[in-house]
Amino acid sequence: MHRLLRTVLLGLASLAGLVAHATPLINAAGRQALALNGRWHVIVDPYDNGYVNYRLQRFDASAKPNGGYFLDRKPATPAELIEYDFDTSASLNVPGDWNSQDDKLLYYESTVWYRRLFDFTPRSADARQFIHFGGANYEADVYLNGAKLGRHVGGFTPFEFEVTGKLRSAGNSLVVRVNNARRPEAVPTVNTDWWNYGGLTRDVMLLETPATCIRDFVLRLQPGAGRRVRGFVQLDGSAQPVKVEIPELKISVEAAADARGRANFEFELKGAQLWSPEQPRLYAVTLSSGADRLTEKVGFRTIETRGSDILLNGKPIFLRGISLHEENPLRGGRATTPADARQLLGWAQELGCNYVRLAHYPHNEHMARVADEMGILLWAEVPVYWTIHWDNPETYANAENQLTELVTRDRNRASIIIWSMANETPISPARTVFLKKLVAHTRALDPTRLISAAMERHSPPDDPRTSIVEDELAEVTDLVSFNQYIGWYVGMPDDCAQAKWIINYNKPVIISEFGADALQGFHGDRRARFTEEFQADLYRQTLAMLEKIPQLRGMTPWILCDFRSPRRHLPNIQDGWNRKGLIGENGTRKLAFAVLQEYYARKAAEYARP
Ligand code: GCB
Repeated sequence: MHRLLRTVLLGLASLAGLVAHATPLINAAGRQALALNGRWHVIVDPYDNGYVNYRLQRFDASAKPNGGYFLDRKPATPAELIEYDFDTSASLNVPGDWNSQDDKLLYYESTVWYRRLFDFTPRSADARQFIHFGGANYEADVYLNGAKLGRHVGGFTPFEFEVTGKLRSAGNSLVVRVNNARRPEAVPTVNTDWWNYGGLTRDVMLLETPATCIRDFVLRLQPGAGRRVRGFVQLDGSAQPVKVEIPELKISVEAAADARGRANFEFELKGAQLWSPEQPRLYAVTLSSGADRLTEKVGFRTIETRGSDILLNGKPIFLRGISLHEENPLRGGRATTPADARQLLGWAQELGCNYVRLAHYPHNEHMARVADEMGILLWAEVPVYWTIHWDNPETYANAENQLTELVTRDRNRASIIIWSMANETPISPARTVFLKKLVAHTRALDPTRLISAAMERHSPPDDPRTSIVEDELAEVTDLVSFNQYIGWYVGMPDDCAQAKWIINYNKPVIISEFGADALQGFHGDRRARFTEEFQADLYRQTLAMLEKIPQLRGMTPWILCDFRSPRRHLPNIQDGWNRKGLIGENGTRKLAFAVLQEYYARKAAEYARP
């Protein structure tokens, strides 16, 4: 887009105070000019006193706000009345949720104001700057030096604002109002089974680029197209030539950008090793255009289905998986760093996994980058969970936007093979229309990955032993995935032996969840709920039952680690934790860990045979 037009449009958008930049810069960490992580001063503001006046009018809706904490003011004279002061207020770590940093905020669901001061010297007169947020749960209003930059809705995806020409050399005040109130029409809605961690939960960075910069790119193999890589580089600024190089493969190709700044690429990946869990080979890919240059590590592989098989690089694979929340059970709170990702994915590998389900919302960007390095396949999903408002067009727009932000951020990650639309949504015409629309949208954004959703099973009223999976949505997804809790929410583990399955789809079947609560260290009879023996027995019996499904090609039992949930009240057992982890809150493996580990060792051997 022409620079002037873009500036005008962005200007209008920020006047409206509504939107962040449409597509955040790809690989933000690769461009970081200044880390804005660390201690931020905070004001806990349950009544939104810094946001609205006593008539509930927003301060930032007025051209000349006469109040609002985002002004970050100090009294000019002792006579002036100002009833807040960031400098002497408490502080919290960014990235980080507030709940796990201060006991008083454990259940807090409202507004916290964050403020960070910084100095900045641009690297050249025509350089551009952007403030990039990895994520803020759930909505964020962002202000620089007292003026509103914009607003972002959705707790788990990145957003960014251009601040070129708005920075001072010293004493910039960046203020963010983060509000994590649950709302019925939001995505997710008010009811979930995970902790509603609020705050600036992900990295905050000031990015700097030349006047024309690389905003986005996609480079990937197309199933069925041999070793041909296809993709594009999207510039932001003026149209100029773009070069893609992979020095290790002696690849160097150039293309002109069209009037919209898009340069299309197609080249042969000669002599390359494909990426797989066994050999997670990544290549340094350098993109350059004018003064801008960006290096990324990219793996190349294909993923497709044929009948009930999943083919990775053309070969059948069994997805030996586990589900994961973005939580560090040892430290408490959200997992935020590459080290957190390595710990969680390392535990999954110890279990024998080649695959992980990142439940139930987009995880931070480190997760897929570390999975790329470690060789772990991923299922990534958006928080379209349980009973959201299927008929509300704004709810749909919100879900679609979160999905777009996730797919755009991560579509160069070889590890991600599945985009998941939803979890356990009750079948109705409105829900199916909503989800089919999301499927079509996702296919348009990324036609090279598999699409799924965690669906459900049901039993005919007169035949509780039979489980049927029948959902119109499965006609448009690549996989038939569903959660099932026979032996925990339905009957007892011994019921698995008699279970019959009716799944009339010639597609790969993935069990997206099964499991049972067990308190680590609590032992007893295998029929006693919450004992490690019960959970281990449920795993043994469930695995034997699932083996009878002929199209079974993978699973992600629920879940790797115990995680916090406000729905879990049983004293001395749950105490605010969902206990379905194979690893307890102190890192100790439960008995079921070894059961699944043994099964995965067998599955790996079975699929390794020629
Ligand atoms: C489910 C949900 C998951 C819950 C789990 C449970 O079906 O998808 O979010 O945590 O069951 O433990 O009940």
